[in-house]
Amino acid sequence: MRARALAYTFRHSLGTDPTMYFTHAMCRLPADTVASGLTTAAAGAPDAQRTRAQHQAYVDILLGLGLCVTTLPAQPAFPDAHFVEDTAVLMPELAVLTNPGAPSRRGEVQSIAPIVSRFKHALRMGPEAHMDGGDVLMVDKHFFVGLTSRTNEAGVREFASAVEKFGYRVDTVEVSAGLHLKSIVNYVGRNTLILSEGCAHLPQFKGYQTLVLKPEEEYAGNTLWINDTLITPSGYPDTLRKLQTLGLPIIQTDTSEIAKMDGGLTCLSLRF
Ligand code: CIR
Repeated sequence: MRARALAYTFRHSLGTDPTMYFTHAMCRLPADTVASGLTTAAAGAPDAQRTRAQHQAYVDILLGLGLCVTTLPAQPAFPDAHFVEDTAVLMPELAVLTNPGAPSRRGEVQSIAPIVSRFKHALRMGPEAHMDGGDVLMVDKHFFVGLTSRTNEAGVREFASAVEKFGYRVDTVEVSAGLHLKSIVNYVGRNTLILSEGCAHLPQFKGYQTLVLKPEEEYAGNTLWINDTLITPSGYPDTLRKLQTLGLPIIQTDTSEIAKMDGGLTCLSLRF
């Protein structure tokens, strides 16, 4: 009871909608087969052991922030399965289980569905609708959804019809560079988005303050905001300076192995 009261006080002291206050995260251990996943990066094959070490450091950060973390076993048959973010979108009222855009990743949903359903009423998408959670950026009651090679119009339509009845607004963003919307745009608290130069002037993001990434540091745009702490990949000094202007605590962590498979910080967990 006392813990719940403290959580209530904390989330309201953040000045954010309770939609954006997280108490839980779900992660999945990277498999030995991690190097067989999908990638567009030309940085060489990731090492499974180093990937697991970076993943563990990430889980430790979430635990250190007070989140209750459910860690699922590795799925060797699905080498991208530790990028759990792509399989579902969670909000206080429900979860939408996605139908990932890449055929090799669709089977990941089957194993995460019963776990997600333990926490939330979960809806499934139809076969023609495709969506990766990496394309879905939630800012309070507003979703920005990237149209990409992984998320199609039918996916957005199904998602919108599931969430609009709970008062969420859904806007689409055409993404021409990068894998997912959240590869290039993320919410970092204080009514601020961190985004690529290409997204800086999009009308959808009017009304937000912006931190515009240098092109050579675009990867660090995948900074994760959790309850007013920022988790950002190490090795991006200009982005770090920009984030510091927000005055929030910042944790840097090494994601070099994760990046070799086009992964970043948001994709390693489902937060709710
Ligand atoms: C893929 O191409 O699907 C994975 N190798 C990387 C997915 C990263 N997901 C994310 O950023 N949400």
